[in-house]
Amino acid sequence: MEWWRTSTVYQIYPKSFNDTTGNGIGDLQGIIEKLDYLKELGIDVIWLTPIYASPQNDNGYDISDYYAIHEDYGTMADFEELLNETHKRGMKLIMDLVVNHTSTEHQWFKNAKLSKQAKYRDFYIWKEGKEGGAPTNWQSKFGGSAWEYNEATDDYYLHLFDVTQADLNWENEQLRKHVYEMMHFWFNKGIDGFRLDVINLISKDQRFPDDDGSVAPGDGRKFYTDGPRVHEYLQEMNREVLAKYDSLTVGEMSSTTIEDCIRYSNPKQRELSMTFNFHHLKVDYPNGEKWAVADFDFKALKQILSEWQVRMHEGGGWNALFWCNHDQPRVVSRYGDEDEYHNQSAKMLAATIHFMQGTPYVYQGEEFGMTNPNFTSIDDYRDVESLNVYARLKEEGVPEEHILAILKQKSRDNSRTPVQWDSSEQAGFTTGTPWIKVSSNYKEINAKKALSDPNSIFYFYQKLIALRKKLPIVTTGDYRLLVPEHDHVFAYVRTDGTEKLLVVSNFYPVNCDFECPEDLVSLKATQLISNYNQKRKLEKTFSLKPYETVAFQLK
Ligand code: TEU
Repeated sequence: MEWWRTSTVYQIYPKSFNDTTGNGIGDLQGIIEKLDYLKELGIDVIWLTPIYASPQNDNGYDISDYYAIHEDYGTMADFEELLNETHKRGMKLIMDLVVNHTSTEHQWFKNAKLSKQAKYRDFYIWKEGKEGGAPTNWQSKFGGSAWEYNEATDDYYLHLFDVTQADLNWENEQLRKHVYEMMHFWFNKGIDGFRLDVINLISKDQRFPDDDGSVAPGDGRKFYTDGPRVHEYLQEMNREVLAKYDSLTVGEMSSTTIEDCIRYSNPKQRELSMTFNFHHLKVDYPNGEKWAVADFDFKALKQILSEWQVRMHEGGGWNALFWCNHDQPRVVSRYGDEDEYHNQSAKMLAATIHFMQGTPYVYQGEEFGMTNPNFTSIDDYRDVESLNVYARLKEEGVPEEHILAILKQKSRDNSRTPVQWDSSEQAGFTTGTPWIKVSSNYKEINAKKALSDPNSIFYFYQKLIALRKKLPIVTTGDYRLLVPEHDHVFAYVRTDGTEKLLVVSNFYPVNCDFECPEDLVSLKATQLISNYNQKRKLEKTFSLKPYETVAFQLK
């Protein structure tokens, strides 16, 4: 079996991880300092979000040079040292591959915008305007039109994200060759794979039609999501690059389908190892609207996660399992509890996802329960998406207080505050002024405190990661959801031959009962883990405490 199926990945957002220079920005040396900590947690693979040269309009997802390290993070020598130190500890390292777009500061774009005859013009997507405006009504994911006018050529370039992130033209074979060459460069340095940023958006419908607004005005997604040639491109990338290395590749799939994710990740298709999808993180978007304050829909959450478990298994695909990343609010604030049940709910959420089939990803700080910072002023926010949405809602006349309530729940900055290492000033992240404020709860919630408490969230994650290695059923077993209609309990059973694994989680701050199916109660149950430090017996009517989670091995 491929090594990445039993691995656990740890995601590092370098800017907020650990600063060794005092400039308030995390750096590569800061990561090296913490490698032993990650090893202790049991991590197999580190995923670094972009560390390449970049003007940082989108914190590095706007790359100006794929072959250089962003100066705030260190040098190429620092990177090589990091890679070497990671490998020395028996861990692997994957990089972020951002090739749907480059920064408009990239030399290709700087050349492309000069004239219609420019050498790199066709590396980007240019279209004539229509009726004195943009070529189509598509909206950028960060707000406003997805097209920007360029005076020198009197036409528009496409940017699905920020105006400084110009979409690359994958129809151009030369562009694709340049991408593959760059991937070889990093593999030759010894990296172990890539996380591929919004890779399912690289193939656009070449007719470039207007969107009819059936989902949302100017939505446009259906014309570039899982687009016409995306599988062909990924197969080509696999032939040209990936097949030559033993690597982990995980595609970030925006608004995708299960059918497509099976194709992306079934080894027979020769595309990628696994996929991220986000459907389970949209259950607090009422009518699909992210920018609204809302509770999460628990039954939808169970249904979506379960459908992906069952159908990816049947189709031979492979899921990346995750609750948190640098674009999402902290899960303990979102689906758990920040206060009284902080410890229990963080553990419950961890157990619920780590016993599923797939490769789990832990996002920095999640392993000791970091929460949203609950910022109260727009001055605390840094993210381009949050600042744009603030400006738009302001213009629409939405009261300040309401906009701040939305950002407090939904902003991407919720996960981007500095990692809380200890209770010293700035949480031990920096000796200077951090680029974004440290969450005020760092004295109660920090890594040092977690390491000194055997009952901490950290050691619960450590145990889950170890159990996954010990019990093949976690990797191989099939999946069945129990009690789908239960208002509080998320329970499922994994089966592999005669062996079973039962996971029962209470998602609410209430006591409740779970009626265990007969065929399971009759088996011999061994408790694997519990977040209440209790030896539990599996009974027909199994009562759960607030946010309780228990897993049993059944034989
Ligand atoms: O994110 C892609 C993406 O579609 C999101 O998760 C995005 O943040 C969300 O839709 C906005 O509402 C990836 C990166 O993870 C993200 O940080 C980048 O900003 C984006 O691509 C552009 O490279």
